[in-house]
Amino acid sequence: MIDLRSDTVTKPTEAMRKAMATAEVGDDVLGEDPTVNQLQDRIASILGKEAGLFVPSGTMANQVAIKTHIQPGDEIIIDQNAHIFYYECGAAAVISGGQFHCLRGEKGILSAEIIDSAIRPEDIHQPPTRLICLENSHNRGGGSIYTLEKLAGIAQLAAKNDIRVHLDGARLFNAALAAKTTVKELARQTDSVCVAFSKGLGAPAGSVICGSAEFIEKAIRFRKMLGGGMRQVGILAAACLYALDNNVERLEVDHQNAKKLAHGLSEIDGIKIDPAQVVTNIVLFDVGSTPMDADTFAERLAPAGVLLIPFGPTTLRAVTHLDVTTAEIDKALEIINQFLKKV
Ligand code: TLP
Repeated sequence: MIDLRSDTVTKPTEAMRKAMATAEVGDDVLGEDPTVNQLQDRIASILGKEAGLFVPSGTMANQVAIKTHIQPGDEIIIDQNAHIFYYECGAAAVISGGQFHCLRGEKGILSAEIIDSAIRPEDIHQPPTRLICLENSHNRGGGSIYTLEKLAGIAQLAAKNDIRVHLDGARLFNAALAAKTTVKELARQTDSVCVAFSKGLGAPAGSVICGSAEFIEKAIRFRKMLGGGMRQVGILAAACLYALDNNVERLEVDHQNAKKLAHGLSEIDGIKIDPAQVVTNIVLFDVGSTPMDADTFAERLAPAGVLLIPFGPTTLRAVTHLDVTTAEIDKALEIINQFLKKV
């Protein structure tokens, strides 16, 4: 089975499991897990932030960050397809009392101009704009990325208006690679940033939120409130440290595989995709010219050996990751081609 549903499907390798099994641990709620502390310090330093906080998931990372930034009734500017808005069960409304002000980004990427036009004036009738949430790379945007200039423009605008910037960097290492910059430069443009280890980096679970020491101090309480205070969790942090050592540089392979997949798909009758739009490890394509909608396409293709996720009525998503080889990309293309010929 060639599983292209998500880069979340990767399984820890023997070497990663060994690192987990031999991890030094302690009670992390008491701040005593040496491996968690090492991970938090290391990723904070990689991102150029004062402190980091280990949390179980990307969703909790975003929600703890939002809770730390805003008060109930505050407004959050966000792209309408951002994970925080689209896929997190309305958590920001439930947990933080936040109100979203959704904007339409270009493949999810917002510009300083469009954000500027959405910032509320001082007016007792209107909710105060307190937070801008960005996503890089952008999942529903097809792995699209912010250039450093674009992010810097937004950071400047936010600072001028006393608004905080949170970056959902679940795939920040992919974004930096594609933007030919460093994660530190990208993170510099934000007040808080989170990175996930359970996506392209291949760990079984875990995200880290980074920000100022004061921000993280406050965030620890909200992590506890949400049930994210874990105990001997160095076992998971060890997998994340292993991923930092071994799985960052190889993301380039995933990007090349995504390009290869996109080019191959563009040559198959009935599939619409512009390979030039594929810059990281996410490939979106349209099957509107076939007799199937996206759900039927994914369901009927699966028994042939390729798994995809429907991402819209006629849109499917394929994600490359460390458990899919270049040879398997060729194989997947052949399977899809044969499948469509039969249809
Ligand atoms: N994304 C998952 C699904 O939830 C859609 C996927 O398969 O891509 N931010 C971004 C940008 C994400 O893509 C995801 C997961 C999250 C946050 C949430 O991470 P988890 O699943 O660890 O809560």
